[in-house]
Amino acid sequence: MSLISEQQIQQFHEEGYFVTPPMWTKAELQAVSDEFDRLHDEYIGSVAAMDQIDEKTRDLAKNRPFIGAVHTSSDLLCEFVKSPIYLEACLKLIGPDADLYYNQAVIKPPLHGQAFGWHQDSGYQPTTPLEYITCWTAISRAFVDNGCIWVIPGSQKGGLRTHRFNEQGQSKDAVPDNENEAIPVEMEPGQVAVFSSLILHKSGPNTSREIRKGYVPQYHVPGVVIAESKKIFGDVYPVLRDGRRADVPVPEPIRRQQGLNR
Ligand SMILES: O=C(O)CCC(=O)C(=O)O
Repeated sequence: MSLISEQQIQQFHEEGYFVTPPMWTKAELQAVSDEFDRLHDEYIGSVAAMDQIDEKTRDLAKNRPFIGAVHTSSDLLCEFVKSPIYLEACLKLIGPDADLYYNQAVIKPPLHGQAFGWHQDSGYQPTTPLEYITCWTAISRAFVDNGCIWVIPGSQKGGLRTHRFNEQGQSKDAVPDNENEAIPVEMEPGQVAVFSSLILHKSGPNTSREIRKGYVPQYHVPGVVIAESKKIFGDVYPVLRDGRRADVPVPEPIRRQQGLNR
């Protein structure tokens, strides 16, 4: 049974994104949500244990954590990352062979969760080939006041923009020329926003009393390299081969850090 319609694929090519209905049961989402809590506690602990840690890093770990490569620190997420909706998005938008390129748990705590500036995912680390897909997944509800993502439909057509570190050095931002066309992508738990790595998007602060949890796996063709150095890059974790789910051993933990280098 197909989970993604022709119309959604068309929307992806025209507007750079589409949003699915909820794809998991309440119990499955609760298990992922609990796993996020465990990973976040562990992450705060590991940052606190680092030598010469500054206040800014401590604050980011608490209030704007991007916990990377979670498929290597959670058996549950290593399985979740090959959910049917992700594999179908890979098949229809990448091709019969696809790898997990990057994945992170992104949490915005109530009242304190910080915003994340306008950017294209490809702007962080241009690759060859350039474009890949991001499957932003709402584990909790995501709405304007708890910091949902915003997109500028059609902005993927403008190619790769210049990205610069923001003043605080916390994100690499681009300047959109049509911010007035931005729309919030409000989602119920279990919905997935599938978007191009070239679409301009951002997320707002969490000013509400409700936590916002997003799981953000990204998929690319196998053998993707950094555009400049030509070095192999990314999680390099096969998810699809010859149009079928790839089953390879769970990788060793590789890294867990703020998501600034993808
Ligand atoms: O979830 C967020 O707040 C922003 C995530 C994002 O834009 C990204 O990881 O590229």
